[in-house]
Amino acid sequence: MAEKPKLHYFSGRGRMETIRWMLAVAGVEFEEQTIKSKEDLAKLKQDGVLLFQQVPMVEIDGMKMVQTRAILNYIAAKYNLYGKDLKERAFIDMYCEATMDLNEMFITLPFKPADTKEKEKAQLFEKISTRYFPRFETVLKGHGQDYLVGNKFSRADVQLFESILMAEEMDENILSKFPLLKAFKTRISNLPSVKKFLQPGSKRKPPTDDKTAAELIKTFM
Ligand code: GSN
Repeated sequence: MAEKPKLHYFSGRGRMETIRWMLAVAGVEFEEQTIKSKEDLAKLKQDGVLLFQQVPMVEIDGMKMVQTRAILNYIAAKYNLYGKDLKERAFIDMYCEATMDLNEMFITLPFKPADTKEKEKAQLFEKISTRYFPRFETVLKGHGQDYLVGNKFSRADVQLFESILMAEEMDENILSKFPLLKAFKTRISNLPSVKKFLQPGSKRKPPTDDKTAAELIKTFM
């Protein structure tokens, strides 16, 4: 039997969380090697296992993969979450890149200085409510299907679902103006692999609090 993928990252969401989600919905069990200190990260760098001296790094199928998007592309393609043809893949990529733009804002927010955090949060909220979620609502309305692309569950659904959960952590009523996204969230929540990952005790990570953010700054800066 193939070895379980091993994820090298800190014990928080960051760029690894979408990778954790993708593996979980693909039904792939994985191990985590947690980076707890500057020394742990330095050791990985010295061992020459980080191609560009950065994490996320995922050991999978005999490779030591880095670069979040490359890792996600590989897992999505391997587990048939990446559309049936080039055109479906093009739409999946557009939707996923949008969620990655949002994700970048979510994951960097805890590291913003206290005096600008509220302003950044308000800007993020504005972007979600006026730029991203209305478009996803329109996509679902346009084709009337259960999933974003090709009437089939794909990585685009996983990534949008993850963004919705993070947006709801900011404001639990954020979906009130988006009934189709609300129904989409319920539908995706009820998929067995998603349901399992949402349960307490899974490898899903909590939001990054101020204490964790301060520790991470020490490790990575
Ligand atoms: O998407 C990617 O994996 C890369 N384009 C960026 C990864 C990255 O910036 N990694 C940082 C940790 S913060 N986020 O995940 C990193 O490994 N910094 C250590 C260093 O020495 O640069």
